[in-house]
Amino acid sequence: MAKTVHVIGAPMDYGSDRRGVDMGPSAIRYADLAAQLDAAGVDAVDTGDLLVPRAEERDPDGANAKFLDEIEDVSLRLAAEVADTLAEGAFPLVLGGDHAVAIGSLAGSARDAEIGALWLDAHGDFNTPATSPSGNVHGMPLAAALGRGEFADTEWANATGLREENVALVGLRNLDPSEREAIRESEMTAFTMSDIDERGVTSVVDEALDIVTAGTDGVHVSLDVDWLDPDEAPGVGTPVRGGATYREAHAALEAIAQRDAEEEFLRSLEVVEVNPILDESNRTADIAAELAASALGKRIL
Ligand code: HAR
Ligand code: MN
Ligand code: MN
Ligand code: MN
Repeated sequence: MAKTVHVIGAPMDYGSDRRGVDMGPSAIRYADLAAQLDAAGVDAVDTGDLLVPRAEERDPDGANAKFLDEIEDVSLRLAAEVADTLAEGAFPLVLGGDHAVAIGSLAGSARDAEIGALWLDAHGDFNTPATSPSGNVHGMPLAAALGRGEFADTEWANATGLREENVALVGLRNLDPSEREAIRESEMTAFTMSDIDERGVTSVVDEALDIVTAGTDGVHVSLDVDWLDPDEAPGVGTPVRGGATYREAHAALEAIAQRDAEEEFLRSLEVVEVNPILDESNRTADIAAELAASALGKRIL
């Protein structure tokens, strides 16, 4: 049976320094996400965007985790939307926004289920307010979801049904020193770009899928478009050279879809960090729309 996909826009840019990522949902829709989802053979319903108060009208408060009150407000509403979508039997596709939107996506996806999380990203996103060099919450969503550090006290940010051993990060190439230590000491599994160089992307993704599906009811896939090389996806706030190529990215998401066709683990998906202000002719949004469709089963033949 065809999946019914609910597209949920989360135009939130509280989590990063580079303004413009709030326009990500519009840019991805402009890239004809609807046609891409149609080509994937899913029934898509666009539920519109969550209301996100303008950052200019708000006070970022503490330097350690900027706009955390605002992020709490949006995350609670996003989590409810994701959980309601799942309760209806539909599939949530969240469009960011910076990666802080993952806090709400994960909390919603993990509300009534044990889930795994596959994290495609140049960055580890495992800082806490105490370790973050920037105070930008888009560098913290995994730590928030897993209740690390100060996030032990922010219940709204915790993804109750997500366990560290069911988290796999793929494509890492930029970590802060204490974040690196925290990842090494955690129960998460991390694959760097070097692993992709050595083994090929489909082998790495396959092993990552073993980890995120082991004993879980479903999997949340979080695609940060800075996972791709900035030559392919320049419209991001924190580009890092040496990322996944266009073909590697497609191969990865196609591998997810192919295995999902048999194992049916895919539970929720988000595409984040598309910043059209920094983009070239909406290329990054085009890739975001294509990759979402690949994950949901779009095939050439
Ligand atoms: N690690 C850095 C920080 O915490 C940069 C985070 C980069 N952000 C993202 N997330 N785009 O993947 O500030
Ligand atoms: Mn405030
Ligand atoms: Mn990220
Ligand atoms: Mn990133």
